[in-house]
Amino acid sequence: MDDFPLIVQDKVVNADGTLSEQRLDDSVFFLGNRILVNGTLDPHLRISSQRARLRILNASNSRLLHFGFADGRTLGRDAIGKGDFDLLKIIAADRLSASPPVPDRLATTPPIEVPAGARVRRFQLDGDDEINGRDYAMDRIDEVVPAGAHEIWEVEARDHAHNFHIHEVALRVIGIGGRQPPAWYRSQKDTVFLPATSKTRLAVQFGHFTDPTTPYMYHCHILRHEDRGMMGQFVIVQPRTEEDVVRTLPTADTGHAHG
Ligand SMILES: [Cu+2]
Repeated sequence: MDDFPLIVQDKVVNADGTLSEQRLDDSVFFLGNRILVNGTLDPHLRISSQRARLRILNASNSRLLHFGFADGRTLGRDAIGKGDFDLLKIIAADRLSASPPVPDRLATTPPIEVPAGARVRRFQLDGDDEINGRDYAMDRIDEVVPAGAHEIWEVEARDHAHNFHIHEVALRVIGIGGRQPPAWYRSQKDTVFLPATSKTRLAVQFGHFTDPTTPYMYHCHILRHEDRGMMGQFVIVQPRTEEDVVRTLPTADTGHAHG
């Protein structure tokens, strides 16, 4: 069966076809005027099997993408909306090889159990640079987490939509704006979209490796926002040693590699 990665990005493309790094407007986001798939303008894809798997990565700076087909056919189980951009022309071969059926269940990763009375941490994302009223500081530990904890992180996008990412952990969405997330949104996540003016509740499972002086990061994954300081950091420590942690790091270059 055909299996293609599709890396989709909007870019600012000049009239002569060169790339520009200038912003088109003064929005808090960074939006392009053209969309590239796997680095290609006006791409096409030749399909040779009856079913094809497309592994789609939205690698845009900040543009939201709702994928669908021009003829309205469904995309897996989750057909979404209609876009303004033609992304990719798909050309089927005259003869298509047979493909196995789509399985009923794609994954069996167990849910993250959050015990009654689990710690709830709250994060407010303001503007395009602050979490809980502060810009990122490389020498500041914002949160201290006991090893192996399962917690609820409630993340509020106060004015704009954001894209929240936590290093090291496994996480799942357990609530959006006071409601249960739709089925397709309940799988294990790496990065979570936060609709504007909403609170999203996450079940977060932390690992067991402890180091009170080497933090992990959590941040908005819109590049411009994280670069402006919409980022914080936490350490994982032996349970019951949380109070011993020195919240200020001695030097500014000990931060966990960022990505
Ligand atoms: Cu953001």
